[in-house]
Amino acid sequence: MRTCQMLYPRDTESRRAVSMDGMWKFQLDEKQCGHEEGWKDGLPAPDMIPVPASFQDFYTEKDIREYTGDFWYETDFFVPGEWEGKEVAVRFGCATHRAEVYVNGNRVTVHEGGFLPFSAVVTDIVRYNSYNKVVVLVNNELNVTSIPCGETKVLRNGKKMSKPYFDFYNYAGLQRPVKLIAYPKEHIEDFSVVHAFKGQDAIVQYCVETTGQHKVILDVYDADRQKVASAAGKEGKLLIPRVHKWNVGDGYLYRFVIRIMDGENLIDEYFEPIGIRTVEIKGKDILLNGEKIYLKGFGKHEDSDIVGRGFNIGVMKRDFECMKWINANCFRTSHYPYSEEIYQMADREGILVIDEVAAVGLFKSETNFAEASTGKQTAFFQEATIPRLLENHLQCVEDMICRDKNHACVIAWSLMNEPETTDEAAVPYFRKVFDRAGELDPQKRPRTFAMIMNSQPDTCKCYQFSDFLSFNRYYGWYVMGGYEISDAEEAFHREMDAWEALDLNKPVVFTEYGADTCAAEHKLPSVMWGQEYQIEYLEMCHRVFDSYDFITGELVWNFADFQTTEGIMRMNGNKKGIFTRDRQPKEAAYYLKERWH
Ligand code: BDP
Repeated sequence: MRTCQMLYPRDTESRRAVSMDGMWKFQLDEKQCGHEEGWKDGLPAPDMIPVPASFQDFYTEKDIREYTGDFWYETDFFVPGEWEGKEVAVRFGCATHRAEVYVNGNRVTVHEGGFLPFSAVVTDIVRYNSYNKVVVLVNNELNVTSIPCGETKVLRNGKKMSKPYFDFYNYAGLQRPVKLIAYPKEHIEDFSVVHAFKGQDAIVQYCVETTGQHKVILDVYDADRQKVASAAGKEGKLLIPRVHKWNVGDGYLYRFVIRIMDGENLIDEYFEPIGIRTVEIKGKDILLNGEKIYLKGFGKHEDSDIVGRGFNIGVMKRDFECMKWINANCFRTSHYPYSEEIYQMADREGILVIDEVAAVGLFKSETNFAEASTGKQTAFFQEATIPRLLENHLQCVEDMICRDKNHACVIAWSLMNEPETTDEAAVPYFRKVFDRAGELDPQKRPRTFAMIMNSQPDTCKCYQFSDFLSFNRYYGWYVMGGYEISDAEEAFHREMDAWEALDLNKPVVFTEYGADTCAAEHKLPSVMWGQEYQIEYLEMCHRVFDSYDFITGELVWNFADFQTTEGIMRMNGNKKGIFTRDRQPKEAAYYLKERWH
């Protein structure tokens, strides 16, 4: 019954979705006694914190900010009497990284993976027309069998801390909206659409899954609310005459309305705004609606002041305004699937998304960004823990594709970020992940993974799995930075020449390139970390990109400065943003705006 939880909660004639966001009770389980002392029935000494948000940055005590282990949330919610006879669930946008949910003291669900939704069905557990209690045990420990990968270290004073194998702060908690939902027992579980064009018309192949046998009907309305197509049956084809195609900067959405009918009576209704477009790879090109596109934009993070990785509707709006201002047309959801609301916005704005699963840190190193160019090998895929990791990874791929498959904005799946690819042991792992993604996506979008610097033409054993290659490259930053930049440019060319010589006949997208830049530093002539150097660095990369016809995209690392673990390589976070963490432009933003015009 997993699929139903993936449909975004909506109010319709037959469904209700009530926000549970607000101040929740919150308590760290420092002594690991929550289970024993029955916290599932109510927290003994809670603080109050906002949901959705990461818990870390509210607090002034370092022991709380760095807290690693179990922590608990609690709130009360009212279930209307009219809902009796329906299915009732509490749906979490995410719980990072794993959760156990208790309602009125009963354990109703457990979930692993911190960046995808799940729900706890509570139909037979709640009291109707009265208040009920939900308690959630969340755990933020990193390990090597779940994604993202990392370690949990125990300090000599007994406290635990997170040691990520990735370069972003290990924010955690109930970071996305929580909703109380009610829907009919016989309901729409899932649906999918696949688009094709014939002359000026669109042909949309659809498939609806329901839990019963009653008749399904589907109506499509245009943006002026005129009905433009109808069909009956769980599977079929819709013809949309003179279709308005979804495109970059033109996020035209039709409303698909699905109903289950018992004669004249409505059993269930669900709707979704859907953009109609095609995506395919042809030789060295990525085609949108049959036309070549060049990707311009960023790798991003869900990251902002105070709420951390918490979904923030204001920050989302500002991010899209900045992306439009700078003439970007694409971003990658590095390094995990983002909040559902962000894909809805990308659909409306006509911005392309490379949707990435949280498989980051598949390279045993706390500073892989620094070690990637050293040729270091960690035999990651030879570990005994790999089968368990693969299981979790596949589950997350399944959930991500199930959740996001109908979004027009999603043009590709990124199935890993910077895994270790230099070892034959990686090959069967990759094959399973790529095959599964291919089977699951009804639209058969391109699949890729972001390749670390030491995944070179002569060392990488896995690039053949990608439909287009995605390179993360830091020539001129981690290697040959500053006055050595002319050597960096040559080395960059040498690598690209070697890829060209392989004659893969596939597109290449740069999914990362960037230079740390302090918003307050200026220096003439340029110096690394200064504003001028970021521009020189970008100009050098662009000279390289512009000299190869197989390069079909440039996504700068990063859209904005973001929080990481502290250390000598990071000054209160990663400063490769083109915008600051509060979303103001650095000098390079004006240069990119020109180039991307
Ligand atoms: C790459 C990672 C990314 C880092 C970036 C960097 O994919 O998460 O933040 O480099 O070093 O290794 O800035």
